[in-house]
Amino acid sequence: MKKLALGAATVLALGTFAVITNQAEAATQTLQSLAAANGRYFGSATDNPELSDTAYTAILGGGEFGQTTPGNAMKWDSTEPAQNSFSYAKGDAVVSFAQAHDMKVRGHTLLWHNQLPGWVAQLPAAQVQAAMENHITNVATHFKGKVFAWDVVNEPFNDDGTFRTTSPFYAAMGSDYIADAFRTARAADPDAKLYINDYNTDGQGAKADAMYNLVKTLKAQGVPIDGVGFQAHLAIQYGFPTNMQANLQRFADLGVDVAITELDVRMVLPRDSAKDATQATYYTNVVKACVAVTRCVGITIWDYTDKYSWIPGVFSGQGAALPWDDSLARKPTAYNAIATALGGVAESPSPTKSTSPPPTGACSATYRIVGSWPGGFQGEVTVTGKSAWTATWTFANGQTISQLWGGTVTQSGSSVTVAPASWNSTPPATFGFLASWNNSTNAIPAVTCS
Ligand code: G2I
Repeated sequence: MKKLALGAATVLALGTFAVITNQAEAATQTLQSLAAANGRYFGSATDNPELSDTAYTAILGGGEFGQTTPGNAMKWDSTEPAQNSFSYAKGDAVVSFAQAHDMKVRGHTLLWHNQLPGWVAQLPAAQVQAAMENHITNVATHFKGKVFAWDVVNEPFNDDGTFRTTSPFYAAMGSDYIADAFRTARAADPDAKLYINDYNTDGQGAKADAMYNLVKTLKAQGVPIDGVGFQAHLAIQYGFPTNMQANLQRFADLGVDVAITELDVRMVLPRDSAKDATQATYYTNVVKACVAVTRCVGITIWDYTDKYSWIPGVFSGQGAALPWDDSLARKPTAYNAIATALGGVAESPSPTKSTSPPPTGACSATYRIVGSWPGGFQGEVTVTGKSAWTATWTFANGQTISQLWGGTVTQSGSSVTVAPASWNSTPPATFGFLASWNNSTNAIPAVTCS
């Protein structure tokens, strides 16, 4: 794998430094490219409302992610809101975004006790099996060839490792619903990898043991199960799961693939540098555990930005769980933890806790192209060395900034000036932007800061 270094050329000007990165190299390292070099994918969940946020989709489809999972679009309440009346528009929208951006899709989920339309709960027990098989057959047939894997059964266990008997499927069929669901899914889409998926099974413990015993039994019975998903909704205040790598390995040893399917690492707000550093170790440990297990096929974060995380709505006062913040700026700590655990290099200096005041002398700026697509690109500039800065550069190819976060931009013709947002003046300060380009040359400008 090619390791990338910043600063291919350095220009020293009077009182200022301009560090010019090699565009091709800087654009090469993405979480997906690093994961792919390990034979894995790196993905992010997404949801339909977010797909109209262009700053968001620019990053989602900009190369960092080679896989996506629809957070809600393929669930029962979306796909069969009334009995035998199927609706695929939301799922299709996620699939077409993914196809347009070279991302593969995990289907989520055919069977879950949650997000079920009311009519399912009202069915007489004798009709549940037929309704379940009809649902799985229709949904898996519709998305056949469009999803590479399905979470066939989601969250079958309580935290103590007992079956979730309140699920309408368990209530009607007992635990046999699980084998039946897998057989039905296999018949509808013989090529998709079929997973069982749960949370709090990431480390060893009663719930993971229950899942292990279930998968072992299903395999022994010849049930077509191909994989086990570990959601990995982690929280720094609860500690890292026990023996995660060994846990993944024992499942793999049963003859199934394993995947990290919904990773996020929440904290009690407010965020601070110590919590960020702890969170980064969790990201490192999860990625390293997956990379160490041959049959761990990939990692999906449960959306990439705090802006669209499910956590604050469910865990009051908690959040900041993802590698991009709610302004869509990358967090150097979490992002670099993932990148380096995948074998890449840290892309910008991680903030370190320092008791000395920020330097006030010479200032340097690094410009890189995060990703580009026909007509547009995303750029990022990191400023170091000065606590009140202004970055300026001149575009050579008619590039025009449409949106910038982490600062305030003024563009006059080809001249660009960026001043920091109030919270973003302490080095290393990073800002990002979206811009148009002419699709032929997208030269890296020398950024001067003062
Ligand atoms: O709860 C986190 C995840 C746990 N594992 C299974 C995943 O499917 C689950 O995802 C979340 C979605 O990210 C949320 O977006 O599942 C939640 C429901 O349990 C989703 O939240 C729901 C809201 O609760 C609803 O109010 C809302 O109508 O999203 C719905 C669609 O936006």
